[in-house]
Amino acid sequence: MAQAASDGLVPVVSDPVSIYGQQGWDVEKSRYAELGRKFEEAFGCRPDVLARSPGRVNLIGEHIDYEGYAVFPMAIHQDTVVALRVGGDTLQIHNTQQEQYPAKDFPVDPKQAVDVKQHTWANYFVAAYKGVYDYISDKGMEAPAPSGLQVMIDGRVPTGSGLSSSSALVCASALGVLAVHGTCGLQLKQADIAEFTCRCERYVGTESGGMDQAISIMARPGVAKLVEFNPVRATDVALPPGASFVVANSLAVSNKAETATGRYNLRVVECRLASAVVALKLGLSVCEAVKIETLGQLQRHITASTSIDSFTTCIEAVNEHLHGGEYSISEVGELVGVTLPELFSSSTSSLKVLEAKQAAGKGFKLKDRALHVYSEAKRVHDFKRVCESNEDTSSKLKALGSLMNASHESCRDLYECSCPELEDLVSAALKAGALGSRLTGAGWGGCTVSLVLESKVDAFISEVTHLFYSSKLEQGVITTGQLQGCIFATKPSSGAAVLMRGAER
Ligand code: NG1
Repeated sequence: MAQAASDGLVPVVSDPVSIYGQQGWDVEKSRYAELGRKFEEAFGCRPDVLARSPGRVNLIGEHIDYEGYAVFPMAIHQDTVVALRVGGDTLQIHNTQQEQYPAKDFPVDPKQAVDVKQHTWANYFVAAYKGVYDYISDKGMEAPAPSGLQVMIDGRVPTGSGLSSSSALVCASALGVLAVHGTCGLQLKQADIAEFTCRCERYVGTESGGMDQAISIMARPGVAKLVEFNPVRATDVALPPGASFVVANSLAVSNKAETATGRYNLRVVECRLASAVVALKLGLSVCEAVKIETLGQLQRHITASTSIDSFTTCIEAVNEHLHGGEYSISEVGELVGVTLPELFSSSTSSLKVLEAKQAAGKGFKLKDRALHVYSEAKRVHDFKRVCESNEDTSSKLKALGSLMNASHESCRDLYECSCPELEDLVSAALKAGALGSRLTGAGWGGCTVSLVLESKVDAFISEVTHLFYSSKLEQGVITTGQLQGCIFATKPSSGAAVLMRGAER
């Protein structure tokens, strides 16, 4: 490997085996060849560089990254590969699956706005492109003159499934743009890339946390990571031997960007309102309280301690200061002491959430959301503690499974981000012998992740197929050929990399 991830730099490789392993590359090779062929067909020549970034599965720690709390993801082997070359006068964004994702052209101006009203798959590339120029300017470096780019994208992370296909696309695109211009002599710091690609995704209209980009960039094969924020950093955590994680798709598609106002961004708003109301009840002035944007920031006002016990103190404060059920817009406005449009004046996506709530005459749930966040943040620390403990393997696996189950219940009951299909799938997984099973990613559809003994994976997959997928096969919702992409065991895989010219041959 020319440049190793252990240096904290994005690996730049000429031999893809160092990314995929020999066995993995034997499978991927034909896909890369096809990508190169399609590139040549579209643009008349071979690409100059390629960049790849994987999807991820989050083992525990849902909807807490944007509140500033640590999460526990690992990269999966499915990834997005972007092939690029400087050429033409526009950004020509093509996809190997052109029927589903038709080619788009954009101007080269990095200041262009991303058209969130006309959501298209290629917006993610533009978001990454803009982010690269922001990053270069923030670093005080000289930006390459904007020029036309010819781009062919091949994505293998299932979309709308909670495995973060969006971040795989954004991260691979950002690395590709940096690489094709030879930025920083390709000494690309993983932590920098993880930070700015998180901001990129906000151009597409989601108030994204930083988990997906961090793990997509910083993953290492064989280990899950505890990812912490502000600043973003990732620590290896070894999973107990004999533990296998099985990802299964509920087949309910949840497109985060399109549904953000009523789901993802709404939760971000509810958490901010909960933080402000508790802060005021604790005696902070209006001026101080409105500056608290996350439950993570609020924690420092509730307790000086950062031990695991401090989460219990936060939960007590939430129980004391917030009431259950909904807060109307006027009730929160009165409590906070400023109108909500004023409070959110700098965030277009939050203003949209307010407008939608106003139009529907509905309010916000603050107590349940805050209880989920603090209890989930505690579970992440408990999960890491169990992995690192000296307990025997079987007790560890049992404890990890219980934490995953508790996480799912909290997502379902307090954060309300599950759906009937996910519930059926989690029940099927537990019936089929999973030690723990939960929705993964943003929810409202997408995938579950189940902890299963390695020795029982095959039996588990066939039992879940019988309990959950057989009716879908009969109804023609999926074909037998699609089944193995719907349920699979996964091991922690490699993070993002730049592949030099010729790697696709
Ligand atoms: P998905 O929808 O699975 O990619 C989203 C966010 C994460 C995190 C999870 C919930 C983006 C790109 N990803 O993941 O940051 O908040 O939801 O834990 O917005």
